[in-house]
Amino acid sequence: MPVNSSFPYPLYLVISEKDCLGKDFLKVAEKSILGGVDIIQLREKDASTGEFLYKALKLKEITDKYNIPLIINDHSEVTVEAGCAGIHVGNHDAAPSVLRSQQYFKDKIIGYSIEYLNQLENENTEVSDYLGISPVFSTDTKKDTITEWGLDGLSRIRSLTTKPLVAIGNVNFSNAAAIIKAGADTLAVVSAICGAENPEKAAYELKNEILK
Ligand code: TZP
Ligand code: MG
Repeated sequence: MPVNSSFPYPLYLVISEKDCLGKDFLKVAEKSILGGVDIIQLREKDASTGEFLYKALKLKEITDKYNIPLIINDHSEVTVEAGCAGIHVGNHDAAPSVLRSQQYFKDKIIGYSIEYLNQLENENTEVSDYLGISPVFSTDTKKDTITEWGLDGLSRIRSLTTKPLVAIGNVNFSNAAAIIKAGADTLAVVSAICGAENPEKAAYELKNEILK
């Protein structure tokens, strides 16, 4: 697949300490970058703002070393305080249009999860840099989801927008090619890398599958 020049990050790791199942999440992140991950999102659902900021600063030392963008899930204060490359928000979080109007986010990456088709018509979609197809397949990693888009839903969204599409939800080596064929520009994974015995190898194999 050719890399999308407006979002040149075909393999996206979404990481939390918990999803690394006892492994050091900073080591998992570094190994995944060595294997070919292009962009990382820190998604800490249970952390206080202080803990989240601490983890973000630690992770940013690694992403900066490899010149990889670090995206923060939901927390705009953490994004700003840690000087991160962008933020990912869902339907119930700070609105992309509001974030975009803030000085810090003028030239930062804003990702927006699509859970309903009518979100494609609102200005939040317009101002976002990429859309999360969330989830493309149901997953144990996130249970509070609305629409399982499937390959047909992804294709439908592909036909309705030119925005870069990031597929997330049970994405793995065996369904990667089909998800790309259905229109995704980027594959985002949690367990396929965080839960792998060898995160570097898992990232390497996924990346090869995406780029082939
Ligand atoms: N948003 C939609 S599904 C999901 C998120 C954060 C979790 C994806 O996890 P996994 O383990 O790659 O299925
Ligand atoms: Mg959210």
